[in-house]
Amino acid sequence: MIIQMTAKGGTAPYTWSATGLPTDVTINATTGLISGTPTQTLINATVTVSAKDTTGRSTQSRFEITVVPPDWTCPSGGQKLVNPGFESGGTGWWENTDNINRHTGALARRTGTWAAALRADSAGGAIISQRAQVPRECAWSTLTFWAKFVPLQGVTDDNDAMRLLLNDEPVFFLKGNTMGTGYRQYTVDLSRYAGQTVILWFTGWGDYKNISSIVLDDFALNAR
Ligand SMILES: [Ca+2]
Ligand SMILES: [Ca+2]
Repeated sequence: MIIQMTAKGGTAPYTWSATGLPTDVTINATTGLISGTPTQTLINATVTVSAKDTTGRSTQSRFEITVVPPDWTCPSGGQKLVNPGFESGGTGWWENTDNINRHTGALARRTGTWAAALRADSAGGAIISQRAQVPRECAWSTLTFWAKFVPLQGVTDDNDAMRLLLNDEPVFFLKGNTMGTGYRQYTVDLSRYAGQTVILWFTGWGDYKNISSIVLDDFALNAR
């Protein structure tokens, strides 16, 4: 592990110190270089680095650090969504209209029988959502899902899309005219939400013409 700290202002040179570093990792008091081979597992631990100038004035900076062995699996890891392929219908999901169904034809599921189709138009948009716990002690949490764009009127325009919000924050945007044909898998990194309960909101939206749907299936929120 090598991290070079820098500072500006005050009267150089600076004297560096740090707390919260993993065992066998140190900071060089003169150069601010953090280095060493860590021998301790840490998940989202806080490191505090201080720089003091020649007149005794100091400042601090904090960052989070995760150190795990290459073969790490987290004790509370695994798949965290309920009914991720909709095969129990709407169980575990909230929807604003009849989005989750045994869709057929162009809207048919990727696997099983059920899928969710989000109509992307100007009527306020279709929504499905689920609340999930992202485990605190896992280093990586990844949301994956399969999505297919379906131009219901045969025409694709620039305006139809799907958005993923976590709580109220937009984190992922999928524009229909970039999705090609057929199902493709998409990945969203949720590692920075470790320790949080999040509400995933998938919303379809678009304009009033060339109406389309985005079909979703086979979700997974894997933590490790
Ligand atoms: Ca399914
Ligand atoms: Ca449209």
